[in-house]
Amino acid sequence: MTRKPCILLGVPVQEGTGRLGCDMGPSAFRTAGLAGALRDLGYMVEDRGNLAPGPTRDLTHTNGAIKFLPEIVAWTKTIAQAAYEASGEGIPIFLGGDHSLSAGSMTGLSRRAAEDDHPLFVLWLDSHPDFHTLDTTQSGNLHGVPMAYATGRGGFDGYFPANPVPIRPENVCMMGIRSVDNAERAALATAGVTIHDMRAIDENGVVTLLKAFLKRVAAANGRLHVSLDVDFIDPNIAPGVGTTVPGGATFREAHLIMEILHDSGLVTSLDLVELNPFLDERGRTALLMVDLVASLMGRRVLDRPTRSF
Ligand code: HAR
Ligand code: MN
Ligand code: MN
Ligand code: MN
Repeated sequence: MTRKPCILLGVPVQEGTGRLGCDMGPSAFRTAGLAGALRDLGYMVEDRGNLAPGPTRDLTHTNGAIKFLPEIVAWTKTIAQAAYEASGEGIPIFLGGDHSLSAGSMTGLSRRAAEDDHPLFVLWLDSHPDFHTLDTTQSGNLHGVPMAYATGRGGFDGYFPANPVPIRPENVCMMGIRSVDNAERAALATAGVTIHDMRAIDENGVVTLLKAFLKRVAAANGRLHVSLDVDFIDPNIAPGVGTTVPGGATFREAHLIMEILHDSGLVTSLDLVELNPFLDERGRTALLMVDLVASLMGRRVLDRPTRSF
């Protein structure tokens, strides 16, 4: 069986977050051995280096809190095009960079999936839903908006390039959520997104929740994009992120999710976002993220028959 190559795309965007350092993320993933870990699993790996945003144009918005709108618009266009191209050739892995990059990755991936006649599903692993629109964000940090953008919610016209194929909210499953702003809570109440907050994980465990979602993806013959924000994981083991939120996923919960995802055979693309190497401790967060990717891509402790999901 020939497997698709892994295509690494560095996205050193940091303007979507409130602090500096995420621009070093792609470099830290490379230093932590991501390509080698994938090659050890038998994949062809093509590292396309880092993307660079196109030219910016002057943009203002009625919400004066918004920061770096021209820069994020420029990045989104570049990332969307790269995602569209890479997803026709292999398994794109986006090395962030902050989570604003997902506005671009999901746009390009949904366009590709639609052309290939598959619905796109998204597993969103994050402490935050990132469901603000440009109108509702109060921090103005645009890493807080990509999911609203990708699902086609209002407030972006004339700013971000229109997502030609909005992702159906019903095709989105969020896990690990534990920091939600009021406007996001209100929007999510009726949006149709599946949300498993940390309480749901505590009460049910990750296995039941994840397998229910994967069954839906498989039944729809869907493609699955995984967007992994470092702050999904508990900050005690993943300190290298600007927005630490206590009470996150444990080492085993995070790995188990990755192992089950691998068994499903459904994952077609991946975002690794919000790693801030300046805040990390001797690379431990970058190394943990690489370990998680290895589990997602098939590393296992023992040979055992692949379990059905
Ligand atoms: N909801 C908050 C805001 O909009 C925090 C968003 C933080 N987002 C990330 N990615 N760190 O999930 O400012
Ligand atoms: Mn996020
Ligand atoms: Mn097909
Ligand atoms: Mn987050």
